Amino acid sequence: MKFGINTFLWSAHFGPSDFGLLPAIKANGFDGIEASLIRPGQFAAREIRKALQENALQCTICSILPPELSLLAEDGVIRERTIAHLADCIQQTAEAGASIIAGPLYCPVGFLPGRRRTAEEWKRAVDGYQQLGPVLESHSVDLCIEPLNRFETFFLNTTADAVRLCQEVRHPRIGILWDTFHANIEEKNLSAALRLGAEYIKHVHTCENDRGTPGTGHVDWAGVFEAFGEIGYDGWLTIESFGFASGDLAAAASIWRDLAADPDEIAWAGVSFLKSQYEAGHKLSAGIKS
Ligand code: LER
Ligand code: MN
Repeated sequence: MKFGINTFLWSAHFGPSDFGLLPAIKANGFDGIEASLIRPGQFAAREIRKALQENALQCTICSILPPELSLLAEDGVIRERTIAHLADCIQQTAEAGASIIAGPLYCPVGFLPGRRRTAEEWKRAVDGYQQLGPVLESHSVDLCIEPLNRFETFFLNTTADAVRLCQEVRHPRIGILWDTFHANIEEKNLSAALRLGAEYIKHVHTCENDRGTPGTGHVDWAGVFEAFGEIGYDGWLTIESFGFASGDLAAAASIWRDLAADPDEIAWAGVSFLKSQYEAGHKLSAGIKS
C-alpha cells in the first residue's frame, strides 16, 4: 500500500506556492501527494515533479471537469473539447511523473439535471473513454473514474455502475477510483462493494463519513481493510478532504464548515490511523492473529 494526501485539503490548485508543505508531508509518513489538476494550462507539472523528487515523494493526479466541459453533452463540439482537455490532462499527469489521473471525469461535479441519466449519455461516456485509450497507452497513465454520491452527480453513483462502465469501455488503463465517503452514502455494505469492484478498482480515496479525520467517524474501516486484503488491493490510499481550500471547490463538495481544528490534523492523524488499520486488516485477511 502507498499512502497519499490530496492537496485539495490546502488549496484548490496545487503549485509552487504550496511546495513548503512537502517536507512535513514526507516527515509525517506519506508516500506521495495527489495534486489537483483542473486547468492543464495553469498546471506547473515540471516544477511539481522536481519538487516531489527533492522530497522523495510520489504523485497521483486528481481532476474534476470545469463547468463548460462534459463527455455527456448532446453537442459534439463540447464532447470533442472535453476529450481534448482530458488528453492534455493525461499528458500533464505524465509530465508531473504520475501514472494515475482520477476523478469524476464524465461531467462537472454538481451538475444535477433533476432526472436520471439517459442511455445516450451513457454511450457518449463509453465512446469518450474509448477515444482516450491510445493517449493513456502512449503516456503509460491509468484513468480512474470516480462514482460520486447522488448529491454531487446524477451520472455515476454506485460501484456496480462503475464496474459496468469499465466493462463496456474495455480498456486496461481505464478503471475505478473508489472513495469511501461516497461509498458510505451509496453502498449498503462497503466490503461487498469493494469485492464487487475488485477487478477494476485502481485507486482509493480514504475519507471519513464527514470528510473529517479518518478514524473519527463511522466508516467501517475494519471491514474495508479486511476487504482490501481479500481482493489483493495494494495501491494508493489517499486522504481527500476540503473545506480549507476556499472557493468553488469547497462548494462543489458541499463543505460548509471546518472539519477539524486545522487541515494538518486531518492529514497527520489520518495517515497514522490508516497505517494502523492496514497493519490490523492485513494481518486479519492474511489469517495472522494480531
Ligand atoms: C473527488 O475525488 C470527490 O470525491 C468529489 O467529492 C469532489 O467534489
Ligand atoms: Mn474522491
